[in-house]
Amino acid sequence: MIPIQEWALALHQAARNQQPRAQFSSEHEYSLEDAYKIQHALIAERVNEGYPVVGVKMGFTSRAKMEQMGVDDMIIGQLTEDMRLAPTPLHKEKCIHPRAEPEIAFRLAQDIDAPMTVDEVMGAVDGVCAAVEVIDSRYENFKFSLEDVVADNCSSCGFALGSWCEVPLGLNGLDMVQSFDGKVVAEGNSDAILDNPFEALAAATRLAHQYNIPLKKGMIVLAGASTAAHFIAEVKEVSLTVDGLGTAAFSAM
Ligand code: OOG
Ligand code: MG
Repeated sequence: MIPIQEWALALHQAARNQQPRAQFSSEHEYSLEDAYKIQHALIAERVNEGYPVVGVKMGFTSRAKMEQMGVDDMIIGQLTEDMRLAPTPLHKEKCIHPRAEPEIAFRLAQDIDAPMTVDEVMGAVDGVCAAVEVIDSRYENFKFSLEDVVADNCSSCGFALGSWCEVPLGLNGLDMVQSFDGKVVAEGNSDAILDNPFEALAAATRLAHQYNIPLKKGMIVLAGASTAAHFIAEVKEVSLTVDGLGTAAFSAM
């Protein structure tokens, strides 16, 4: 048995005090099921602070991300209201070693309580937009096992959304260009996200169902990054433009 509550509190404190900690897996072996229990306990701390869950994020839906972080399976984490950026700036002194990555976000048009196919999810969203995710692992050197990163709510720290667009019939072949202070740092394509970002949404319905994460009407789903993430310690303006979906941007201070 591992101390679920104690580890959840340790991760919560690490985030609130900007003190990275050793990864749990270097001393203990634990299951993915337990990792999701830790994530739920960690999210309960956020909710207790007054920040409701506003959506979910998929992780490792692209080869670029799996290779960068050395893991080989998809994961799901939860977004809380305190993570929302733009117009709120990112306060970097509240982060450990933040990175930004280019994503696409969906807005759910209905509650979803069972796994859905790609065809089904396309009818279950009423908005799509460009999104930047800020990740900030609570582990030293941004190093973790699959279980560690799930326990740490999939490194999530912040998210900035562009304006919601009508849901197009397809999301293939869209160029995604991320810039820091006006300079291009990452160029990707929506095809890198499971060959089709709607596949990430379908995967979210499966993982949410498997690990008891509610998906409610109006919630946001981040599909996962199309390129590797880049450190933003020295950056003031982050922006991402996705072909046909517009721009998401936030300031960092
Ligand atoms: C884990 C989060 C992965 C994504 O978009 O693939 C993720 C990490 O890389 O620290 O958010
Ligand atoms: Mg991400």
